[in-house]
Amino acid sequence: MKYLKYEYEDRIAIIKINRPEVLNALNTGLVKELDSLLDRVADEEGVRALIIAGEGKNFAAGADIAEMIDMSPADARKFVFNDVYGKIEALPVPVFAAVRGFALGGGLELTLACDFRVFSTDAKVGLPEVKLGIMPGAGGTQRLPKLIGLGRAREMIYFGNIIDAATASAWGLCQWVVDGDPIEHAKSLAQKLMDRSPRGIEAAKKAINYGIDKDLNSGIIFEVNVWAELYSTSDQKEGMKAFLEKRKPNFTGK
Ligand code: CO8
Repeated sequence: MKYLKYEYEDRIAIIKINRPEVLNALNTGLVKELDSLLDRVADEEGVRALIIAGEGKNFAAGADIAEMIDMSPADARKFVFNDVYGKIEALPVPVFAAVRGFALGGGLELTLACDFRVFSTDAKVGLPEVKLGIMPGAGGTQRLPKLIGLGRAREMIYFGNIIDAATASAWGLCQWVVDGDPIEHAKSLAQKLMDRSPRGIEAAKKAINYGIDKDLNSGIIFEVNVWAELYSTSDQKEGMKAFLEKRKPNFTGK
C-alpha cells in the first residue's frame, strides 16, 4: 500500500493514513486503498474493532486540494468517496477515529462515519470548505447536524472555523479528549468492548444506523426484528446463562 498502513493485533485492526508530507490529505488512490482495506478488516477472523488514525502529527487536513482544483462537476461527483465512508459506517464492528492534530474537511467527514471519535488535546478540527469556494461533500452537511445539532453544525460549516478539542468535546463532536496518544486510548476502549457481546453490538449498530433517518415507528419495528433475531444466537444464551450462574460471560460472537 502506498498511502495507508495496516496492523492487526489482539483482534483490533488499525488503519493509518500515511501521507504526512501533505498533512495526510486524502486523494483518490488513498481512498481506493481504504476501500479494499475495509473489506480486509471485515474478513479478519474474530475482529472486534477498527481504529482509524493518521501517521505523524495529524489525522487528515482534508481532501487533496491539488487534485481537486481542475475538476469538472462530473469529476467532483465521482471524487466524494461516499461509498467508502458508507462502508466504514456499515462495518459490523465499532470503529474509532483516533485524532491528533488536524482533521479538516473530508478528514473530519471521515471521522463522522465512525462510531466514536477520540481526540488528543492538540486536535484541531473543522469543515473549512467554504473558504475554498466549495462546501462539505462527503457527508458533512448530513452527519454533522445529526451529531451536534443544527445550530452548531451551521456555525462550523458557514464560518469554516477550526475548533479545538475542548470545544469539540463540549459540542458533543468527540466522546473522549486525552493527553496522550488517542490510538492507545481507543485500543483500551476496544479492549473493554471485548467483554460485551459482539452480536449485541453489531445488532445495535445496525438498528441505530437504520433509525437515524427514519420516523420513530419504522425504527421501532426494525429494532424489534433485530432484537428478536438475537434470540437465535449463542451470545444471547451465554450472556443470560452467565448472569444466572453468577459468572462472567464468554461471548463467541456466534
Ligand atoms: N490538500 C493538499 N495539500 C495539503 C492540504 C490539502 N488539503 N493540506 C495541507 N497540504 C499541504 C500543503 O500544501 C503543504 O505542502 P508543501 O509543503 O508542499 O507546501 C503541506 O501540506 C503542509 O501544509 P502547510 O504548510 O499549509 O501547513 P500549516 O501548518 O502552515 O497549515 C493547515 C496547516 C491550516 C491545515 C493548512 O495546511 C490548510 O489550511 N490546509 C487545507 C485545509 C482544508 O482546506 N481542507 C479542506 C479541503 S476540501 C475537502 O476536504 C472537501 C472534502 C469533500 C469531499 C472529498 C472527500 C474526501
